[in-house]
Amino acid sequence: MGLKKVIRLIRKNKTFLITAHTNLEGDALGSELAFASLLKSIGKKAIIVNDDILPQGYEFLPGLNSVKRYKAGMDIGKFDCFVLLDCSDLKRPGNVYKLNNEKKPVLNIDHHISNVYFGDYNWVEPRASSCAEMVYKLFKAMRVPLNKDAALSLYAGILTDTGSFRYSTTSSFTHQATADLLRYGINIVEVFRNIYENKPYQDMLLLARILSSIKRTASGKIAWVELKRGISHNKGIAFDLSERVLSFLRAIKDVEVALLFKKIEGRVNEVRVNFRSQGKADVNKIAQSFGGGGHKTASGCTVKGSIQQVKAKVLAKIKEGL
Ligand SMILES: [Mn+2]
Repeated sequence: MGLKKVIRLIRKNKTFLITAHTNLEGDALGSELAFASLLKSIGKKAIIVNDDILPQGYEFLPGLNSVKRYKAGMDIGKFDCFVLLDCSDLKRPGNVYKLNNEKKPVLNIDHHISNVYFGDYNWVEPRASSCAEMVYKLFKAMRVPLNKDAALSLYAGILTDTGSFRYSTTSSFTHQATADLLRYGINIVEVFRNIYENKPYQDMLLLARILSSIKRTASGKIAWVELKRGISHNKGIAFDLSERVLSFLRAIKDVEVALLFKKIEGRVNEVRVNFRSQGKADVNKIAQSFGGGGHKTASGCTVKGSIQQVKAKVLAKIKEGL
């Protein structure tokens, strides 16, 4: 479905419930805040609800204090349209879908190749670097003027989902959009420092401990670490631990696939697996074979079993394709 239908849907409705995936990060938050800003600019109402806490490092994003956290039975009032950003399927936003008990039309805006087109309206662009890049496109297509706050949110989304403009989905359009956003007076040094630096010493020591446990197999083509319960979901850590660890793993010479195995807090016998590929291996397909998905070079899945069982199954699957 094209942008035109999305625009028509937005114009037709008045109040919007906006959400994104759990494990909130730059693209999820940046897209939500910018999308809400777009709606408000054209006289609409927008409520943002997520089923997760706000991650540290993003406190500088304007409008963050209006973002609500999901609670069972919460009253958010009436809305006409339910918008999901950066979600490949209906499991990604956690429990927020429960707020749509009146079955209002669902608008799915996403850039994951594994998107299952769960919405009544689906705008999916797997080639987009980020959901924020798509929201930027929406501003342009609707001729809604950008403002400094929206530009900052979009910039944060694009910056983080491109790995600071390093990943293969970073296109000429990505840079053009970013160049346009920079015209609104974004302090890029401060943004970078907030998101990637300025982290507590103790958190860096924890990262160092995790990195000292890297394992390799398949002649060094596969590298992974296991995160124990408690560490894996320690929301007190001031940066995206998975992202950080994986970026070190994939930086190792000869590594084609990097993985992270995490015990999931509060769930027995389930392991979360995150994949990164240097491009040869399609980790979206690998994750999909275990019921997950994502992008060709970055994906994830949740697998039943002990960490040892899951590790054996997943590593064997990757080796098949290498
Ligand atoms: Mn994204």
